[in-house]
Amino acid sequence: MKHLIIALAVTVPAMISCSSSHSGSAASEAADSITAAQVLQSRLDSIAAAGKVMFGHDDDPVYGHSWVGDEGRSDVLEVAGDYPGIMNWDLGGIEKGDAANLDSVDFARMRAEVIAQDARGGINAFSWHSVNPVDGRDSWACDDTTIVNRLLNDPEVKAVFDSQVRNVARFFNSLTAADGSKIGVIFRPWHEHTGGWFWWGNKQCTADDYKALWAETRRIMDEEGVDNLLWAYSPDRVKSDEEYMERYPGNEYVDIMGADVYAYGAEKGIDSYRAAVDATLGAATRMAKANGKTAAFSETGLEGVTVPTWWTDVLLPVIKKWQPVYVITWRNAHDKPGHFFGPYPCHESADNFKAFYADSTTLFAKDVARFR
Ligand code: BMA
Repeated sequence: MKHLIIALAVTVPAMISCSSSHSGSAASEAADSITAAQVLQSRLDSIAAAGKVMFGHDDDPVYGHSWVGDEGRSDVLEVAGDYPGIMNWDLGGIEKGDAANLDSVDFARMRAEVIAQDARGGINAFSWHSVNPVDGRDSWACDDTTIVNRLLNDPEVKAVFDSQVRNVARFFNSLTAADGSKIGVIFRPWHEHTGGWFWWGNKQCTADDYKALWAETRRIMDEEGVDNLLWAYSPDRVKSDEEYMERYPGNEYVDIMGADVYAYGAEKGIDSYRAAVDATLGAATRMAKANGKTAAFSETGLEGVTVPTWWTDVLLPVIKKWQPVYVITWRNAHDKPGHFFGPYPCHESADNFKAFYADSTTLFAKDVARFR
């Protein structure tokens, strides 16, 4: 047990037990109408109220810096002794019915690991590097600036997009715990749209079309009965709160206001990283507060962790300053030696990561389990 945490009473279970003014059957109807998404939101609220920050890692238990496909492994676990509090998964490829995602993670294994992370008390989040519904090229094919408009207006493309989103919906609907209840998860579609490197970026579509893309995605998910998602909005670097909000789809579509900000250039890049985090995560935090939402540091990291004290000297101060409910670092690729953003055993930052783990602010899976 790393931290002594008194789990706060969460709002939703409190609603379930507030039965004195209801008949038994009305109370159980109220309990039935509480969705997995609402339960997850109340857990996030409790974590945020306690001033804690969940540590997260992409694809954590399915491969690491020097292994792939083993069961029961995780670079974070092997360094710190616990799994991350939150894991990110990428759905890229599921839209075309593939068995594995764009990084060769089998979706059946992904589902099993999501269920395992939920069972140990941790939380799961999803990004989606989708192919485009016009010609099926990947997320990074950016030369066609008509894609978003066409998926909204061209009947043929609209139909392809519709079936792609329904494939995603089916996966979310299949996330159930051993007792048959749905698992609440975070979905972060159309991310980093303030850059121009994805087909849904701000150089590739108008603000109105971007917002309509969110509405259309949500409409289809609702039609499929997906009710276990918290939706996260996650601009890449912005300079102002206005820029952060420029393409915000609206409070009815968003639960979590995120920020994706990476560090570049080892020690020399630290000051500019801090400034970018202050502007972007700062905007997320202010806008979340103003709109009654949850703030998160949805993606960050320094590729290769080339600053040995990165964890306690750079990342910890910014998360203590802004207190996002979670911070997610990107994957430790097994097939690209320099492409890793988390710790792994014997890396020069591993001891420093243990100190980051030991800090009372950071939450790993066993800590998060106590916020039920
Ligand atoms: C990028 C890189 C790619 C990967 C993609 C989707 O940031 O890590 O290698 O394919 O994310 O996970």
